[in-house]
Amino acid sequence: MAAELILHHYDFSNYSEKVRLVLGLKGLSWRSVEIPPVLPKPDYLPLTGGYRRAPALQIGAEVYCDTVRIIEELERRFPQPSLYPGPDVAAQRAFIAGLERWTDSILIRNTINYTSCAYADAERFTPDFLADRAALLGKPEPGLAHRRAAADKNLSQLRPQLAWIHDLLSDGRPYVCGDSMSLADCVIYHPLWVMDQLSGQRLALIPEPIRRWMDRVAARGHGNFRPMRSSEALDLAAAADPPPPPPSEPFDGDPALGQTVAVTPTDYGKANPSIGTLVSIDAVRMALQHSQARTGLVTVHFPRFGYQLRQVSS
Ligand SMILES: N[C@@H](CCC(=O)N[C@@H](CS)C(=O)NCC(=O)O)C(=O)O
Repeated sequence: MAAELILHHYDFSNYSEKVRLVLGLKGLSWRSVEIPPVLPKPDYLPLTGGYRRAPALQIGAEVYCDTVRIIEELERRFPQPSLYPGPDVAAQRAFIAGLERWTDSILIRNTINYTSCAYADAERFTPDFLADRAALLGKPEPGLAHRRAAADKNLSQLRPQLAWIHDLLSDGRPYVCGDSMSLADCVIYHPLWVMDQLSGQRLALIPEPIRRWMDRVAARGHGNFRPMRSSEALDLAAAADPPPPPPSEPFDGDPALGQTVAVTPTDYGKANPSIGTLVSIDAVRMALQHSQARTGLVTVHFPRFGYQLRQVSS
């Protein structure tokens, strides 16, 4: 029997929402392990080898980290319906990869910074959560005066981006690429969706026809999922053997296979690298293996984009 898809995630995580939408678009069945949004994450870090960010997709003794790597793997294993409905699939892939670089960096930064400053008294922003995020980003918690200025600054950057999305949808198309939902919808949706989640309200800042399109995307759902306890996911990893790692095509300067390495995000979360033995590397992806009492041997996959790889002493 094929191993189940197990998504480790939490409800208001926008990157998790990106993957949940992909699972929905593909109509997949999956298991849901709810992880804490703040450290410590005692049943999560043993799987990822130390990486803290959400989400991760577990399949037996394999763990895929970062939405780019997770979505690539879902498309490889479950090609139909495709995230790139075409007709020119190669051009669509390139277009969506570009879109994703914008929405995963600038757009998401502006939507989260704006919401957390303008709606700082919303329920989500508990003292524990704010302290965790200040440590994650390596920045002090903002005071009231700073919050007002930061809300204005981020709103001034957000408005033109909302205008781009508005213009893109203003010809009445149902989805970003036309009649079929594609990965483009998922990558633009999640940074807007998180504003409602964090503020606890349907923000009027998001105008029509963007709202209508968001409702249409949301109606596609998240596929079929059932909850799973985190301890069960660890047991399943321990009971499985990871398959042989993907073939390698290393570049000059890359650590050699078999060396102990640390994989660290280049943007935030740098204090929590994933550590293990390098088992696969090429221009686009890399994988390491680690073994811990609660998981046995696990392969952890990352994209190269957005992560730094360095050799560490074992
Ligand atoms: N580039 C990563 C970013 C993941 C990310 O930043 N996730 C947020 C949640 S939406 C996170 O992990 N925040 C800190 C935490 O939950 O510990 C990806 O695409 O998966």
